Amino acid sequence: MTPQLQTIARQFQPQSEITDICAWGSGNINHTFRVCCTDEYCDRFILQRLNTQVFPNPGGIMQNLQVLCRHLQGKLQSEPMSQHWAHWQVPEVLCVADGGNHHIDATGDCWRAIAFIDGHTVDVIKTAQQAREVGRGLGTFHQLLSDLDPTQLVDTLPGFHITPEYLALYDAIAAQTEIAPRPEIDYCQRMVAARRQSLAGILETAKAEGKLPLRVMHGDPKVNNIMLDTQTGQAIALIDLDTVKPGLIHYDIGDCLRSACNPLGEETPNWQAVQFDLERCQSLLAGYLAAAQNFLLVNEYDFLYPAICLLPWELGLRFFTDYLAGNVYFAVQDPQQNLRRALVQFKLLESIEAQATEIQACIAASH
Ligand code: GN1
Ligand code: MG
Repeated sequence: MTPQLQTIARQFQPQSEITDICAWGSGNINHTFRVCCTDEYCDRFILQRLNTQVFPNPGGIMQNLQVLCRHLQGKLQSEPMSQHWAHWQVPEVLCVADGGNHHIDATGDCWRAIAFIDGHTVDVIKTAQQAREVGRGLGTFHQLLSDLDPTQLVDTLPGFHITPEYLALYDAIAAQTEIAPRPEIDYCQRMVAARRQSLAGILETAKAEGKLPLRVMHGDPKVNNIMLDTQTGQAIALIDLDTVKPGLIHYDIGDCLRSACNPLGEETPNWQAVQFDLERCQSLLAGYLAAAQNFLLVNEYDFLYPAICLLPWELGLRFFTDYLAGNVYFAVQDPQQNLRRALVQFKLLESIEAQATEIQACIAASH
């Protein structure tokens, strides 16, 4: 716990003593810490330094967070006994002394704090019950927000989960980059080229044609952003809410599945062995649709399978582009990491495609 961090943490909890600060979680974008203090009502909180390169409008992010929390709290109070959200938790924003919702430190970095939610997350799903709860958690989140007008939220990350824009960026970077031929690079290039026509625009075209409605999306519902109750294993919250914005919930569903149904995890070096796990997919979709069937429109079911294919392709494309660009977006431990991550996603997509019939049967069986 450095004196600088302690000074920053104190801005959000000036009345009490800060007793511990440790690095927390495994995000690729923001820096996250858990702070312990002596306050009677709030003895732990999450402190984050926002990556303002990625999120240039931290004020907009905090405003969104507050709109979201107010809406969620209103729903929980008006229908507290709903079976899906009986134990749901809302991550509250902690203010600084002047009432503001973030703090700019002496070096210009932007910090914010959020109440700690007592629970746990998993990086890799181990049981069918976990898969079901992860799905139910995302479905509950979407259901709770299904009556929040998405235009109440600022688009804090323009282009985020707009696949054709990632493809345009890839084309621009690839055109300027000398790439030494290697089998892994060649495989990524072929995975992009072979699916760019059929996949890249599939959700955005449906949105433009009015087949899919604009809703509130989480943006990053990978499995370790779904908080589970430590005793019961029930989903109790979605965390990492910076990417919540108007969009298509299909990006969320595809993202959640590509993360939850990859038993080797997105960081495995053993990319050739990556497989999409059908049992996890079945349990997750059953959990998701149990909550989401209350609001999902008929058309929205038709785009579930395309979304399950699209998201690993999109993330593979994003990782590969960042590798070619010199690792400027996703934090890396070594220069090859983003290439390995891309290979994992592309391999996952091949496994999804090989099980298309079974996955479509899971979707049909869940509603
Ligand atoms: C980034 O930082 P983190 O891990 O929450 C990224 C997601 C990716 C994810 C892959 C704002 O999320 O879109 O799916 O890495 N977030 C942003 O691990 O780009
Ligand atoms: Mg995130």
